[in-house]
Amino acid sequence: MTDPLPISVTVILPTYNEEAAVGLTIDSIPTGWCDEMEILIVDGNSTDKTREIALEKGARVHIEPRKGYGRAYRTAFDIAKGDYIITMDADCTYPAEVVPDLVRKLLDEDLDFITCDRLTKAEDGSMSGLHGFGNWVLSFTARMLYWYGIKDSQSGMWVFRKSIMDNPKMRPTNDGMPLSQEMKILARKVLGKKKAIEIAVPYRERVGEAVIHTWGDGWKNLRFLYFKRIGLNRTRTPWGHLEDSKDSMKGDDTK
Ligand SMILES: Nc1nc2c(ncn2[C@@H]2O[C@H](COP(=O)(O)OP(=O)(O)OP(=O)(O)O)[C@@H](O)[C@H]2O)c(=O)[nH]1
Ligand SMILES: [Mg+2]
Repeated sequence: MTDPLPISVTVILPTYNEEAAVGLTIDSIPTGWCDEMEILIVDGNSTDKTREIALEKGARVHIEPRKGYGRAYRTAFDIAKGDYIITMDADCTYPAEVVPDLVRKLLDEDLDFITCDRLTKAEDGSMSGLHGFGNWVLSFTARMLYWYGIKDSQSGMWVFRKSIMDNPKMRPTNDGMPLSQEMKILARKVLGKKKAIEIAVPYRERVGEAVIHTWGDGWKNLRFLYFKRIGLNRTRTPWGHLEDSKDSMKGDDTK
């Protein structure tokens, strides 16, 4: 057995109605490999049992009533307590078992940011034909517009030092799904290719119903890439958590 890493880590899981998968996702995160670990659920006012289940599993649950995947992360990065951040969907698609190795790599190689490529090792059933095609179009367009050399622009699994967000230039602006590609564009631009790298990991079939709107989100992602390229992307809400938003203590607070 190697000693636990002397670091504090926050694993962030954004959730919206993930009662079928959130418990399994939390259970799949390895424990005991670092000194302190916080599992932070940022919940968009789920109407199912997501918050109750997460609290039962010992996670910290924060309610972010403003809609959007990106909005959840723009709050989470502000309130996370760990010095190292890991992000994943709360739907059992990402391989939580590789988290300790990814963090060790970040430390050993003095990296700032790792994004996990799903396309190279995607398992059967993990992506429908349409999603696979959409991912390819978006990733290709991002490579052509930004010339940044990232294979999978849509991956939601990143490992990074929280301190990178101290630089306002590194803070993503988008409240929706486009935040995912924005993270990688900013990381390569602000941190550089040596400090911000991409690694292939397995990607699995989702547990529970998806909230993604294939055509609507695909279009917003594509539009974002062009708008950002010419500097027309705008922030709709400020960085950070709402003053009066709070951690959920009993799960049913907003019902
Ligand atoms: N807090 C919050 N979380 C959200 C919101 N929309 C989606 N999520 C969560 O963000 C993560 C990513 O959303 P998914 O529905 O998995 O999107 P996706 O991975 O592109 O789609 P699938 O391939 O079907 O999984 C999931 O854990 C969702 O529960 C939201 O508006 N607020
Ligand atoms: Mg997902």
